[in-house]
Amino acid sequence: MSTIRLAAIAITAALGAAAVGLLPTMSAEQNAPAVVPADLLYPGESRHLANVRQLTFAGENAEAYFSFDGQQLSFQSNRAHACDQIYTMKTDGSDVRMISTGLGRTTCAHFMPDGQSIVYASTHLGGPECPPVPGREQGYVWPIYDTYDIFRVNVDGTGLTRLTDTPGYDAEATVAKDGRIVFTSVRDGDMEIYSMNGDGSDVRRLTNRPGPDGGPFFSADGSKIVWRGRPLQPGQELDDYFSLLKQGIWRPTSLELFVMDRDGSNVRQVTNTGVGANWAPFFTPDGTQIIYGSNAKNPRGNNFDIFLVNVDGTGLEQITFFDGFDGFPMFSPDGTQLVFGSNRNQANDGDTNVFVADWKN
Ligand SMILES: [Ca+2]
Ligand SMILES: [Ca+2]
Ligand SMILES: [Ca+2]
Repeated sequence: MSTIRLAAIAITAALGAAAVGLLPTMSAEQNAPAVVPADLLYPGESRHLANVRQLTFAGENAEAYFSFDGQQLSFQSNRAHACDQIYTMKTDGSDVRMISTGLGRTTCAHFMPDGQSIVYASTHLGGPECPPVPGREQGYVWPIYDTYDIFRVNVDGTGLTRLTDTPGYDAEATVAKDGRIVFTSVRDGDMEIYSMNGDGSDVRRLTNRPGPDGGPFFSADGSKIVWRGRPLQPGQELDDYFSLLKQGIWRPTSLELFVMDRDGSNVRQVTNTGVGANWAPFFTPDGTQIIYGSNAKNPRGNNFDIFLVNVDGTGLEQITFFDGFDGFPMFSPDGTQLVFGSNRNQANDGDTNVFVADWKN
C-alpha cells in the first residue's frame, strides 16, 4: 500500500461522513489480521481507557455521538447503502435502526435534548443518488456538497422537517442541552459557524473570518463552543481556498482548534501545532479540557490519534496509541464513557468502526 493511499484513507476516515466511501475498499486478501477483543486496548492507552468494546462490524461507521441521557448513540454508516445513512443504536451496539431516508448522502447526526428527535444533514433533496465524488485534478480535496441541508426527524423516522433552506452547504449540526443548534454553512460565501433554534428559527452567524471554520460542539453547560478552523491571511492560500470553495470543495490538511462563547465572542486559540489536522474537538463534561483527533505528529500519514488538552492549550496528553486512525472522540454526559471511531480490529484495511471505552480520570 502506498504512502499516498495510506494518507488518503486516513484523511477519508478523519473527515468522516462526507468522505467515507470515496475510496474503494481493499481486497480481502490484503486484510489485516484481526485482533481478539482483549487486544482492543493498545499499550499506553490504559492510563485513561478500559474495557474497550467494539460496537459496529459492518461497513464504514463514524461520528457516533451520545444522546443526552447517555443511553443511545447516533452515527453514520454505509453498511446498507452506497453512501452514508444515519442510524441509532444502544450503547452496547444493539437495536440498530436507520432513521434517515436512504436517499442521497447524509452526515453529522446529533440527538435533541429530549431524545425524541435527531438533527442531521442530507443531500436527498438534490437527488436520490449519492452525489458525485470530486476528481483528483485539484489534489486531495473534500467535497462540501451544495445540496446538503439540515433536517430534523423523530427517532422512529417520522416527521422529517427541513431546518435550512439557503443555497449551498449546511451541515455539521450539533446541539446544546437547551436545544440550541450550532452548525456549519457557506451561506455568506465562506465556511462559517452559525447557531439556530431547534426549529430552524433565529439563525445567528458566530464566526466571521476568511478561511474554513466548522465542526462546532457546545460545552456541556452550553456556554462555550469549540471548533476547528484555519484563519487565512490575504494571499495565495486564501485565493486558492475561495477558488476551491466556489467548486464545492476544500483542502482540509492544516487545522487548529478554537473556543468561543456561545454568542461568538471571546475567541481563543487552543492548539497551535502548525502542521496536520486537529479535528473533531469535544469538551470534557466540566468544560476545562478538550478531546480531539489529530495527525499533527505525522501530518502526511494515516496515524490519527486522540489527544486531550486544557482549554488554554497546556497539558497536552495522548490518549490512543493504535498505529492507524483513531478519532471522533466524545464523552458520555456523565463523563464515564468515551465513544470514538478507529481502524483498530479492522476486517478490511481502513475500516472505521465505533468503539466505547470506560474513561478513567
Ligand atoms: Ca443548503
Ligand atoms: Ca470562515
Ligand atoms: Ca492512531
